[in-house]
Amino acid sequence: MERSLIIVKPDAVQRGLIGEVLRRLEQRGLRFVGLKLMQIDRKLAEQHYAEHRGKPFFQELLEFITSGPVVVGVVEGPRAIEVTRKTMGATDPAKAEPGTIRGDLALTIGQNVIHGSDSPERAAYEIGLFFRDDELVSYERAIDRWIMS
Ligand code: 3AN
Repeated sequence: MERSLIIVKPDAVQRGLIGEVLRRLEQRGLRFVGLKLMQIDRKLAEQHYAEHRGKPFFQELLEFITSGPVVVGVVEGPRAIEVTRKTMGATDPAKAEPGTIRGDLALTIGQNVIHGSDSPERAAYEIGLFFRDDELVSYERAIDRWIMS
């Protein structure tokens, strides 16, 4: 069982797509074990995107992710990191397949609707940045035996 951090980015919140994005992950079968609406401040944004420091789009990225409220969540399931990223589609929405979140809902790389962790190490780091342990809930749904057994 794996966990991944997801962020419904400011563009998606402004466009009224919170439900649509969460629905796609939920209908895939993933289980939400953490979820909250928040405004990311500069310090948290820098920590989250530390690997992109020095890249030409770094400042733009920080400004965008702090520009309005986001919804952050933790999803859980077998191979949750890979499954989430496949459901999101390619980073550049122009290259994302139809049927994926970005392929259906986004046009540009700078406003690409959703973030998802890209490795188990990143997932652990990102979940730790956004959630305290007591904000995550371990539970099983009755339906899980038909989805992830
Ligand atoms: P992903 O979000 O698919 O994991 P990363 O981690 O490579 O993609 O990039 C993080 C974020 O940085 C992307 N979601 C995107 O918004 C932004 N980004 C990546 N590459 C570029 C780029 N060439 N120009 C502008 N923004 C970029």
